[in-house]
Amino acid sequence: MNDAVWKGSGKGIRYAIIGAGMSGILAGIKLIARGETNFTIFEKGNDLGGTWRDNRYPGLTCDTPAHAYSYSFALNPQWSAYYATGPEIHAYFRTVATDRGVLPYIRYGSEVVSCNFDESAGTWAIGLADGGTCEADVVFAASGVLHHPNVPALPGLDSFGGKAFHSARWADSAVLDGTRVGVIGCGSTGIQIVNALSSRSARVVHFQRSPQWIMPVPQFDYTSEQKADFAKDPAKIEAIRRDPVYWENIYRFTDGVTDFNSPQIAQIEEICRQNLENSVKDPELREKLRPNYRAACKRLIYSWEYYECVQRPAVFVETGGIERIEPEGVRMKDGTLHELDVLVLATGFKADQFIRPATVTGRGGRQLDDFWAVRPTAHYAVSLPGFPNFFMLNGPTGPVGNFPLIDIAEMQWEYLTQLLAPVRQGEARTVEPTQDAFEAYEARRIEAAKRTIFGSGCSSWYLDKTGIPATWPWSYQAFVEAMAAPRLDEFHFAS
Ligand code: NA7
Repeated sequence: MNDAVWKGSGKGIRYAIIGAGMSGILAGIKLIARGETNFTIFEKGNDLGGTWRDNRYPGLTCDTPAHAYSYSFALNPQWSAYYATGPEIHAYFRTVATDRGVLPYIRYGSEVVSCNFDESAGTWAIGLADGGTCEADVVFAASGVLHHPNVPALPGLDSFGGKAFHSARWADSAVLDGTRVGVIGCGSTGIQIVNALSSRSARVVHFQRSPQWIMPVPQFDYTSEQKADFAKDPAKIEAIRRDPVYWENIYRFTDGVTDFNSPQIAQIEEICRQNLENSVKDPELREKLRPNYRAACKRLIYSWEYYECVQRPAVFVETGGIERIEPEGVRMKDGTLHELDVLVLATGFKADQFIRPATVTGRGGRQLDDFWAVRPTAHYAVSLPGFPNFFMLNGPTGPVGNFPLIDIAEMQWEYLTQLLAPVRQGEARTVEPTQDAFEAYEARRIEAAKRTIFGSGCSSWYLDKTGIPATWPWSYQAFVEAMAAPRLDEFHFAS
């Protein structure tokens, strides 16, 4: 049943990779590099790039420096600036996937709707939305975290006379220059959109439910001489990737977040507070923009320009509650009507979905949806008891923060390579963590998560539905060490 949909060739283990974003492309590159070409990447869209394909909003920038947000084995001397734009990053992934021979293995328009484990065969049956099916020995779910838009149930939304859309479903036909644009939401997305429109649109109303702490960061373009230097001497790129000041910031953040009373968090808070005090002149606006929760509780906004942009004459920060959407615009609870031509819902994502709504049925009929009834989780963020040979890249309980998820995926890949060695060598057919090992991990994780800054009393996409952070609660270094080698005694190998 493989023939119709399978792209892979050759003999050996059949790998199904779900998603052609950053992690799925990584998996493809790594398999090809070691001569394993019996794999298919199932991609529901018609292009690769994951979040960098879906998000096309004006101002889209990665909040991790470009040279750090690159595969370690595919450095890019051509990055135009310290922080790169979305289109540039999307193009980078396309180039790397093309150069490394991944494209022939991607099956586009192929939404995986089911993965069923066949216990007697020890294989996975993959079902696609178009009715296609195939069999695989190992599944890598690289389906991303932030890809199901959260569209709020705002009364009257359908009645809006202009264009209204979610930030990840950008309407290219929307006219932004010289028009009146409303932006709901103050996460990284809403802030970047407001920055971009502040000098283009006639009026930008930023509907702010919770203000954000803003971490000031530098931004600058690379000159053509610098790019030529990078191309000649990759050590110069490595020097940026390993820049001690950059890593000091990452460690300050990742060590600090593990304890909301840490001195590092106090330091981060002070930098952000000073940024607010020094950058926003109007006392009324300054107070509107002052958060009432701890810095880094929500994902920190890294921006070199937000405070400048928000003070431009076109921008108005609306802190009142939204009553409803009307054909002319947004009606506030106090009766004010903001007349608008375009309404952008920068309202985030359903971050607890991961591979769902696909159904995943493991050993003994275990349903992933049931297993994740309280919260999505996984043993060390990659594997699940009862789901043999089913692994996640950038899955639940992985590290989160302003550092490159590419590094996280690369570490997870090396860990999985070691874990799967007995399967590749034919010594075992399947591997999965034991229930006991998973439960012990999860109990420790939850206890630690409650002490992290993410659980210090704010709303964010980091929290599960019980209010506990669904994140890696230990330091970055602890993750590096955990991924250095799987504890094989925590796994069950079956032949
Ligand atoms: P986020 O960070 O989840 O932000 C969503 C924003 O939308 C946030 O300010 C929310 O306010 C706001 N929101 C959500 N629903 C509503 C309603 N109903 N009314 C008003 N405001 C609302 O998503 P982003 O897309 O900005 O960023 C996601 C990640 O992408 C980011 O962390 C980076 O990793 C890249 P709230 O704070 O809940 O009061």
